[in-house]
Amino acid sequence: MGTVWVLLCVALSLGSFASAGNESVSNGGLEMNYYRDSCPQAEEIVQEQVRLLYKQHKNTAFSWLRNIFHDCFVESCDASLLLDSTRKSVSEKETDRSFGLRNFRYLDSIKEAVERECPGVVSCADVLVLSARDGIVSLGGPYIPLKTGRRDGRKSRANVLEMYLPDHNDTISTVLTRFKAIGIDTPGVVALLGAHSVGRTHCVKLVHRLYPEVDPTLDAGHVEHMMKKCPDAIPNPKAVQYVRNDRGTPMKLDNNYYRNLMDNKGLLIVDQQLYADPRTRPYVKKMAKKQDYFFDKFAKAITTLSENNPLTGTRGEIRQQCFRANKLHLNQK
Ligand code: HEM
Ligand SMILES: *[C@@H]1O[C@H](CO)[C@@H](O)[C@H](O)[C@H]1NC(C)=O
Ligand SMILES: CC(=O)N[C@H]1CO[C@H](CO)[C@@H](O)[C@@H]1O
Repeated sequence: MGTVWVLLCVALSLGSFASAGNESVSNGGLEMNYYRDSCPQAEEIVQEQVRLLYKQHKNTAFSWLRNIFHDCFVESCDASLLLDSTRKSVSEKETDRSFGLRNFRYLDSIKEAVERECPGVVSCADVLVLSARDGIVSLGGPYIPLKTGRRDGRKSRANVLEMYLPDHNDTISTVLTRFKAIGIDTPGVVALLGAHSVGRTHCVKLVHRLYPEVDPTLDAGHVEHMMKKCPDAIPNPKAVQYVRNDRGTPMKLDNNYYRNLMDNKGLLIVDQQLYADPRTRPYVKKMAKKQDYFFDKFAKAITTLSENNPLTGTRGEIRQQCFRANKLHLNQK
């Protein structure tokens, strides 16, 4: 009787393991606190590292926020963004759309801290997503619970990147269509672009609004400021010349971005269009008025972005170092 009971229990628990595996595949494979058994400290370690880095270099948080867009929006949240170029392929980081991305070596140090605790368990894709979540909090934004369980891709997606990431001067229609393709609606797009309430834009992306003629839709006082920061029609490539995205509260993720847009102080063409276009204008007004409404839509859109087509199950790998794929003999597949 005792033996039968034990056997039954073993059979039941094997059964539940098997079905848990299948279930997690059918729901996309991501879940809350995926590392609860395999690396219970993972999320805390990332959070601690993000906080420490933020104390030393505030702009690391801008990078974690921008990374989630540049990685997840290009086909999959698979940390392909973090791969360096190899003899055979160009990295995503070296494309024109990635201009200005920075702080990758600090992301490597977050991964190293996680590896010291649990070698080979936590993916770079999850480190990227969790660092974005914690970076958003450092910047004064909302805490957004996000699922984990992503695995890492082995290939750069540089060759398809421009099909996904809009350019600074693309039309609002292009922008809305591309976000809709991954399930982010119009208020979601308006909220996500609120990320441009922190950080900077280099003059190369702005001079076409100043020279040879000034874009007449820009606020005159803002033009003066932009011209002081970007005095040359062709910026000196050696000088680091840029304008802060939000002069009012440059270090805070807040709704001041939307007030800037209403004052014709949007830096990029895509920013300015959010207020000019009748499809997005009502949301700009509402977010300018209500920070809570902005945060709510922002949190939902970040969640959708973070769940875009992850590699789960046996697809991909757990990269040892974020800047390169594992050596072949270490591949799971
Ligand atoms: C239509 C979509 C978007 C376009 C065309 C765009 C374009 C740009 C450009 C040109 C810059 C300036 C880079 C530089 O000169 O250094 C920038 C900065 C930035 N973007 Fe976007 N972006 C878009 C959407 C987003 C989204 C969805 C996020 C995050 C959720 C984001 C986060 C950021 C951040 C945080 C910065 C400042 C980075 C820093 O200071 O290091 N952007 N973006
Ligand atoms: C957008 O700007 C880039 C330079 O950053 C330029 O090459 C391109 O022609 C511009 N596109 C449009 C539609 O103005
Ligand atoms: C239908 C299906 O995918 N079944 C799989 C469920 O999970 C077990 C173990 O994880 C696999 O062996 C089955 O093939």
